[in-house]
Order: sequence, then structure tokens, then C-alpha cells
Amino acid sequence: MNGKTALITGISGQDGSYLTELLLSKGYEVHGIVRQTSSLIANTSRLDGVYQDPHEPERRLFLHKGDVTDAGMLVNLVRDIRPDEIYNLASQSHVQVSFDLPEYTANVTALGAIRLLEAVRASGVDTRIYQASSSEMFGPAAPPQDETTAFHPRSPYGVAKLYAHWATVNYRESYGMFAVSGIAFNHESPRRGETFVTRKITRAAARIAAGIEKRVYLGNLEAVRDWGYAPEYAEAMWLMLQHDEPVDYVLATGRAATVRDFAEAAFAHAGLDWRDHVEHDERYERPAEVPELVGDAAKIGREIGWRAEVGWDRLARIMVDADLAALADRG
Ligand code: NAP
Ligand code: F7E
Repeated sequence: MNGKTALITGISGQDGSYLTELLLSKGYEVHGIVRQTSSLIANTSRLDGVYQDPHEPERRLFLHKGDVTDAGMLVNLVRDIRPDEIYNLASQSHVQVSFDLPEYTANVTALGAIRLLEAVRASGVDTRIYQASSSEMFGPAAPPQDETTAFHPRSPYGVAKLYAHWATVNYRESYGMFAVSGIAFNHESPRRGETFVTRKITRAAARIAAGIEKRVYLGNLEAVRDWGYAPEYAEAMWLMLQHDEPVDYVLATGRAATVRDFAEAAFAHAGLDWRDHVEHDERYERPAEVPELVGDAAKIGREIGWRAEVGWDRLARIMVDADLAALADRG
């Protein structure tokens, strides 16, 4: 035990699950907010490896029913737990979905952040706050993007994240809070949601190799992204809250690949030629695309020593292997 307590919003998501494992391994007591669902106690499948029964006397993982759209709940929880660190990962995080649900996305992704900052202020708890900002805030800015690049969001999601980002800066400047943003470029893993393009591709490659499906439909193959490995980004979040000063950093690998490159590598690793199985569907094109996101993470490397080790090609192999293994387990 290290005597520290952390609160994670979005604990059931990809990053939340890796961060929980990291903090538990470091001796933290970890609290997370999970949403009400109609069919499950909560959507906690990504936490299966670390879940602890509520009757376990020594447990250090506590899940609380809640939602970042409920301000009162946030105030009460922060006041009760008095966390040393808060990681705000809760978000409607799908860019294309944000075009269909712009107001909902703003409520969760933008206002959720300010509700949490206000909950900290109202409760008077001395805590450090990590805000999950996004490279989507850069939009069409020319790569490589870094902490000095001007923002120009191109989706309701990017706009909402920019509001949350500036709210974090504002609370730091106004109230002296240790509140920081990690401006994270795309990061993926076998736990990535199935409708994000990397996982959609690796899952399809595995299912096609297993004879379950024949093809996958994608949108813009020319988009360039800087895809890193999610567990490494969870470590960067933690490092940022251990730093002497509250500073915002870009988190990225610095390596570029197109959706086409990723599909080619993933299908090849599954023993397939992507051209035989990938078809175009304009429904997956966005009203405004972000053409090229490639980050320069030199600042966090210099000041904190964090560097992404896993690049997009190794990531594609990790994800295909995991999707193949999951199918094999199913029998
Ligand atoms: P994710 O897998 O989509 O997880 C999002 C989490 O937020 C889930 O736990 C989800 O709960 C929760 N959530 C959604 N709406 C909520 C609400 N109203 N109240 C409480 N919780 C809510 O996202 P991720 O990939 O782990 O990303 C973590 C954070 O980093 C997000 O804020 C995302 O926008 C940001 N980000 C991600 C990337 C990336 O490439 N992964 C890059 C930059 C920034 P359910 O499980 O119930 O849906
Ligand atoms: O799209 C193109 C699509 O949805 C990547 C989120 O974590 O990272 C993520 O947002 C690219 C885009 O991720 C399909 O047009 C082609 O250019 O996997 P994605 P994203 O939009 O980059 C940022 C940093 C975040 O913060 C977000 O939370 O791939 N693309 N065909 C496709 N995308 C999807 N989803 N599906 C397709 O069929």
C-alpha cells in the first residue's frame, strides 16, 4: 500500500482499465465511476482481471454508480473519497458518433470536465487532476503537432474536448489547482472499442482468417494517424500527476501511418491480403475529416522521461494476435 487514493472517471473504458491495473500495482486504493446499464450491473468486462468482490476485506478497488452528467453525485463522491489524484477519462469518445450526438457529446465530454473541476472546488479537497485531452483538438493543423500548435477542432468531439482542455487550464490559473491535460494522440490495444478503426480492422482480419466473415467496410483509407499502445499512455498519465509542476504535454509516438498501412499490416499478420477483403462504404466518411495527426512528444521526453516504445506496426500485430486468440478461446 502506498497510502494514496485515486478516483477514475471512465474506469470501464480502454484507458481506465489499464490505469486501474497500473495504480493497483503501485499500491493505490482505486475508486471508479461506472454507469448504470439496463442489462448488466455495470459494463466492467475490461476490469475482469482486477475486479474484487465487495465482500473482500482487503480490497483496494471500489466501483461507484454514477455519471459525469450528475454534478451532485460528483461533489458527494469527491468529498467522501478525498482522492489524492483524479483522472477524468469519462467521455463520449467516438468522433463520428459526435456528429450524430453533438449536444450529448458536449454534455458528457465538455461539461463533465467542468462539473468535476467544480466538485473539487466545492469539496475543498486538495487533489491533482488529469484531464484526457485529445489530438482531435488540432484538426487540420500541419504535422507534427506539439504543445505550441494552434487548435482547430473539426468535430463536435474535438470542440467538446477543447472546452474541457481550456477549463482545466483556467482552473489551474484561477484557483492554483494542480490540474493538467495530456494531449493524447490515438492509442489502441486489444481492449479498444470495436468501432474504432484499428480494432475494427484487427477484429475483421481475425474473423476473416477464421472463416467467420469475408469482408470489412471502411471509410477514408488515406487518413494519417499516430497510433500508440494504450498501456504506455496510462503510465504517462500517472507520471504527469507525479511531476513537480502542473504542465500539459503531448503524448504521441511521432510515427505516421495511413489507415491503409494499418489494414495492410494487420491483414498480412493474419496471413491475408487486405485488398481481397476491404471495401469502401461512404457511411464511414465524416462530414469533416482530420487528415493527418502526428505528434511531437519531445517535451514530455525531456522533462519527465516518458517515451512511447510500441509503434503502429507492432501494435497491429499485438491486436491481431489478441483477436485471433480470443476466437481460439471461444472454440
Ligand atoms: P473509451 O474506451 O471510449 O472509454 C470511455 C469511458 O467513459 C468508458 O468508461 C465509458 O463508460 C465512460 N463514460 C462515457 N460516458 C460517461 C458518462 N456520461 N459518465 C461517466 N462515464 C462515462 O475511451 P478511451 O479510449 O479509454 O479514452 C479515455 C479518455 O481519453 C476519453 O476521454 C477519450 O476521449 C480520451 N482520449 C482517447 C484517445 C484514444 O486514442 N484512446 C486519444 C485522446 C483522448 P461505459 O463503459 O459505460 O461506456
Ligand atoms: O478513426 C478513419 C477515420 O475512429 C481514425 C478516438 O480515440 O483518436 C480517436 O479518434 C481514422 C479517421 O479514431 C473508418 O475517418 C476509416 O480518420 O479510429 P477512429 P479517431 O477519429 O482518430 C482521437 C485522438 C480521440 O481522442 C478519439 O477519442 O480512421 N476511418 N474508416 C475509420 N474510422 C472508423 N471509426 N471506422 C471506419 O470504418
